[in-house]
Amino acid sequence: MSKIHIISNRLPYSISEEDNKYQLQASVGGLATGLSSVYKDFGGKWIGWSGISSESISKEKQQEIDQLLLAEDCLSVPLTTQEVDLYYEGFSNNTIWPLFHYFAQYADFNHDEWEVYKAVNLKFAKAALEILEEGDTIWVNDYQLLLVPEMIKSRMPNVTIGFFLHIPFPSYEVFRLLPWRNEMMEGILGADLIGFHTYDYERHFISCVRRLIGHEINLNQISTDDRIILVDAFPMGIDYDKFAGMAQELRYINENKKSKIHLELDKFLGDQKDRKLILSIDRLDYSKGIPQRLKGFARYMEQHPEMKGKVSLILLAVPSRDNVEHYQLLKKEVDELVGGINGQYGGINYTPIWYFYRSLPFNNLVELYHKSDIALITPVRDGMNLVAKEYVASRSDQDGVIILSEMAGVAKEMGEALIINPNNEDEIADAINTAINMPLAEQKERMKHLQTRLKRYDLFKWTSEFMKGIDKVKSIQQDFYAKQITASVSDSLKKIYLSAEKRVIFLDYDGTLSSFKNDPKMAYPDEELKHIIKGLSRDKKNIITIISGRDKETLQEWLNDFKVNLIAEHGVWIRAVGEDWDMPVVANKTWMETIRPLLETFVDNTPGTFIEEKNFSLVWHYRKAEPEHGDRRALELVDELTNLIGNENIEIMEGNKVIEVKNGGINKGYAANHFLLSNPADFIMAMGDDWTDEFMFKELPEEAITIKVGIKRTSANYKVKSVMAVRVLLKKLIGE
Ligand code: GDG
Repeated sequence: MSKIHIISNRLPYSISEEDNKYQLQASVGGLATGLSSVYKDFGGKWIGWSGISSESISKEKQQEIDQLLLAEDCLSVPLTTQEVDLYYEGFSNNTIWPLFHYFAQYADFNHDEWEVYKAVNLKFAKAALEILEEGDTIWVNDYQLLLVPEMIKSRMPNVTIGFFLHIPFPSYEVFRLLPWRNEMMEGILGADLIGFHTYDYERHFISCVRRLIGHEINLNQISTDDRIILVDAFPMGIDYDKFAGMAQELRYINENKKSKIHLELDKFLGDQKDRKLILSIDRLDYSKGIPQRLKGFARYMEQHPEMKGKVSLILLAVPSRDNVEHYQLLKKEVDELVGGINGQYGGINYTPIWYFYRSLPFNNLVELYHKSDIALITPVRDGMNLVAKEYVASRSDQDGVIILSEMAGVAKEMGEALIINPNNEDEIADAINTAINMPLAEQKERMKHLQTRLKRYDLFKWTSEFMKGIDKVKSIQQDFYAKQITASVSDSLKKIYLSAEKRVIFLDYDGTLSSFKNDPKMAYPDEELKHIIKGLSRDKKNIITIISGRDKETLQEWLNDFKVNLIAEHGVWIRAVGEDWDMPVVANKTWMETIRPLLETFVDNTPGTFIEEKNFSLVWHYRKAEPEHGDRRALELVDELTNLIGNENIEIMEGNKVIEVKNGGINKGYAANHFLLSNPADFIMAMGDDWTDEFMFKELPEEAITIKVGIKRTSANYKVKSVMAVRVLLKKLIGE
């Protein structure tokens, strides 16, 4: 059975030492819980760092720890203190983290850290390569390991790689700031399935692929030279039952079993049943918007003096990266804000903000969720934010209100929350007011929907959806490979070719016989192509036809010296060897006067584009336009053309970076069949690369051998990867 492995910066265990003996504690975080079920069920390993730097313990102790981890199917990647400093604290947390959270001004672009980031990523990849077997799957996690997918794929292409990013993927304008942006993209693109929390991050990623790498993209599928990669959104869920179960337990907990916090909360609420509790929980990180949140709370207190003594904010800030200057400054700012607000609005028996700067055990966390009337979750940027989901799961009475930042990934799934802009203090203050006054029935109505949804799409559903994504991309890839012309397929094609008496061969030109050039005029036949065409046309059994969208003048100029038939402008014109150009169907061009001005407008507002005027068609070329702009304009143009054309018999053809407008009913399929009427054959073959060739693939007789160049979906029977592969095949047919 092929295995599924996990790879992440940290292993799902922490290690402690007692009486000179090491012990493992399983991490309680969602990721550890969710992914442990995956690798254990599928006989895999979890590869990651143990959290102990390699030079801080002896070799023997390291071995002891490794043995303990191995018993849990975990493989530790040893890291030195310096590696942790430069790769983790440095490049991961001081470059990628701030940049991807739109704090570009905090991002360090340090070359040494980048070098170590690469070296450590390679260490992780090599650790994986030692255990990976052909056909296995590996799920790579998060921003510390962005280069690992390519490092594995390039060494072991037959392993399926999933990659999931737990933080936002920023827009191109931010991502482009990274000096090593292309290496980073290539790193991620080593994966077969790339997952994000939201569609927005997916969209940003695809836009970066388009602009930086230039791969062909169809919806959420990226076509590289040899693979299809799937990109999708998988919003991470929580272990819902664990939170709901604990909250339920807490409802009926015996007085003497209550935790200290629980008792304090009871005491606090005991004398004032109507006091409202607002909860704020996060790591103390600048992305979480804590100062803005406190200012919003202060604004509320200022606007509602009548609530003095009746509302408190519990601020749990979990220490994080506290050796980094930005975090130290943030801590200072939060301390000062809390002090100021408590000083200004507090009293002898009243503290507006209860501030905890520490982490709490799980049951305390749920107690806080369970006891608080309102959750105030206002990150300025957050990949997902699980706290919001955990609050929902812990509301066993189905009451409570969530105030949620629109900048958190989770906001996309929680329309029932009060959604605010975290930078707008007034909006936060208003939302607190709305939440405090929300009728119970409305709270329950909203909470009911949230709970139903989050229970259904929980942590385990998330992992299973991601695994389904892996299966899906595998089947897309298999479909692609199934049509590939392998050595044995090309051998049998050659046998059929040799045994035929009369062969008709249709060859598209651009993208099939010759590669695309930025300037279409430069795609004239090179020496190798001339040699192939000569070789094919020399054989008396062959009728070779070049079938192209190009105008007849160009085809004639380039191919006049060869014994080949020419079909130009997608079938408007046909020129048999030794004869004149003929038009099988009478085409008209009166429509051009209406269409041309529209195309001219698009040329004017889309730099790099131009119009080509053929005898019976008009073509808008956008290969040289800035890629995303060009693609967007192309969509707009098709839309406007469709409106303008109405019922006229005119067709819009979307080719490879071209939009062509031409007479309806005339296409390569029609032209090829028309040609076959006067040229019966026992071997028919057609090759082409774009969707204008699909007419041929669909309409030629069933026995025709149809070959698509490239990896897109096709109705052709076979696929070859590139122009080079076309030439190799044709050379094989002519015996070279
Ligand atoms: C990253 C992304 C994305 C917090 N305080 C305590 C405690 N916690 C637990 C919560 C929650 C987790 O920590 C925090 O998760 P978040 O999702 O809110 O945020 P990040 O740590 O920044 O996580 C984030 C996530 O990855 C998953 O992909 O959602 O956007 O930034 O589970 O319960 N747990 C305990 N005591 C505490 O005091 N026991």
